[in-house]
Amino acid sequence: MKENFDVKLVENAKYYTPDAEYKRSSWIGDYQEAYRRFLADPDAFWETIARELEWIRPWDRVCEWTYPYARWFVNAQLNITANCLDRHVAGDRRNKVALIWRGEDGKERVYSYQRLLGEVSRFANGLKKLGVKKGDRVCIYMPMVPEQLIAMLACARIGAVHSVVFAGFGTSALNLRINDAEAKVVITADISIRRGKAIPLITIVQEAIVHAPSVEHVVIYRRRKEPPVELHPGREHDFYGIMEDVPAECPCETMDAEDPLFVLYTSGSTGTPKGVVHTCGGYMVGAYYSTKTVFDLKERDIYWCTADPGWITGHTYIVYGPLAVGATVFITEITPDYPDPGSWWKLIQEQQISVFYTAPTAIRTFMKVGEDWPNRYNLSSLRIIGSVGEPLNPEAFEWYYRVIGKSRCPIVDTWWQTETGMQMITTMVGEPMRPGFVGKPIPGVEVDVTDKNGNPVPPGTGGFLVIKRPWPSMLRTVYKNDARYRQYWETISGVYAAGDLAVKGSDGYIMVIGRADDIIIVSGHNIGTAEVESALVSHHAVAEAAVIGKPDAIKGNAIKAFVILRVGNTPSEKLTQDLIYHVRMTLGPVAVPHEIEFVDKLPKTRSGKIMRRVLKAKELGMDPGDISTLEE
Ligand code: 6R9
Repeated sequence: MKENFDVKLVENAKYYTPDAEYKRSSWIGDYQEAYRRFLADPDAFWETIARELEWIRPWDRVCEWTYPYARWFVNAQLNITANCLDRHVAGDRRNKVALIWRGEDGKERVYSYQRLLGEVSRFANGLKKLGVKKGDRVCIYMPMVPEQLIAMLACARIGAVHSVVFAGFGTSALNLRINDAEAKVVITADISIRRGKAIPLITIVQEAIVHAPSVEHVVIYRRRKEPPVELHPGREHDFYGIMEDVPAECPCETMDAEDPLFVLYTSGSTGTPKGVVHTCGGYMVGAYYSTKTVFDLKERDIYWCTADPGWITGHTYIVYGPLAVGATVFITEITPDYPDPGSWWKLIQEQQISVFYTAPTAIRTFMKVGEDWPNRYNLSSLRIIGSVGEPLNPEAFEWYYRVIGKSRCPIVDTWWQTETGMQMITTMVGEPMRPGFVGKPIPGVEVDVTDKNGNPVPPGTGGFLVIKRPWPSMLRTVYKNDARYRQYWETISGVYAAGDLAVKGSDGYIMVIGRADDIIIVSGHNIGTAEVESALVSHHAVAEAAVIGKPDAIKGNAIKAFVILRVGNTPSEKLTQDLIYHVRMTLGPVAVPHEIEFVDKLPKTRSGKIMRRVLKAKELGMDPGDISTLEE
């Protein structure tokens, strides 16, 4: 992280206060009071929440903290799917709609809790038939279809550890993730459908597993009927084929609270992506509690989170959180611009969505096309609207609040990370909202803004965002790389360093400014500079590459690459296009550079590290700061 960080906040004390009814009827009640209750006895606070869920065996202790390792709900046993499915089927929600899916062609599929439990159980039995056992890793590389959620829940039911890879990633990114996790099975689909086009996922998988010795089976959800993709006997299996001739019921595997539930890869500032490991008990409690209170979900809500389950937002706020709460979840493959920029507003009107959760990049895209589009639709079903993934700038806040929320719906801008597993900072429903600021820590979480030694900085001064005590859904380790886990707690001694820069206002509200390390957030997706650089360098014409994030009005950041060519190659438009294509093929469309500049030299430290901040400062016409370590 940076050595010094100097930002002064000019306070604009502008607040929006939602109608008092929001607070009166909210699950959290009075925020201040709930927060005081948490501080008075953190274990008792979390225990009360955990008791709302079903456990096979209760815990002996709520939290055991041996810095920097935490165990939560010690010795408790559970299965998260018993809480997401069976609990509701046994109770009053047997016929309640759990999931509604809408395809681009207008097709709709609806699952009650009972039906979803049935599908998950049969698919879980199918996986067992393939030899999948508790602790085995299963890679899920699927489009946004109900089968994606069914696959995740089926893994959780039998104790297999899922590793979901976003279907926007390409061959080498997928290969790396399969190999790191040593996945035994890959679950995929023949195609994903985006903007009227079919994208062949299966060919990407087939290429990605050529050098993946751990993979024994590939399960394919075959969407295309004419002609259906052929299956290689013994190795490739049909998604619904493995559900035939299996028992209709699948008992839940008994999981220790600290058994891993899933691995999810997130970009690291250096080296390969990190396999963030979440465990069963604490993650379940965090997902359940935050979904219930931050979105203030009520029985009648119809909830839509526009993320993909390939990201943590989808894991926690499409799958585990809302289902643990017993909500009705809407998902779709429809993109916000297809067939026209009104597609999402039309869906809100048709589905009567009441709680909507999206990303600033989407909001900024909508701002660009104008308010005529949302104004054509009736959005009065909306009750609460949320944002996640990157800073929601005040202009975007105002637009979202006025045009979508009709100056009536509270906005929950939520700060959190793959590593935190659940939302950590927001403005709880009913509290005054402050544009540009995420808000305050949710009850159960303690955060601060500090200097590099962990000393709190005065209000209005920039610093590092830190978390001061363990929380149930915190990552437990980085898969096969515990040293990288320790870094989170050792960078700033005694606290969890999130890697973000922030400022605290004099009212305690927190403004998140951006990353302190070499991660670029493009359209809300976390892209590691290291991965893009190594993709570029894997091209035969490239000797060296450095990439930076450049502010972009829509995407938040766009990737700019500086490239040194190998001798014998000359810059050309053709080569630029070749490199873009190469990155697209290796890493996938999410990581494609927006701009490539050919250079002869890159600024480096004496120890040979590329100084991206110098490139960035130059690019943006800013002061590069301390360059004493720069060679030459
Ligand atoms: C959930 C998710 C984490 C990084 C995080 C921060 C940025 C997320 C934000 C936000 C400002 C918000 N971030 N939410 N920045 N305001 N409300 O996005 O996880 O993909 O791991 O990204 O995203 O920089 O450190 P992940």
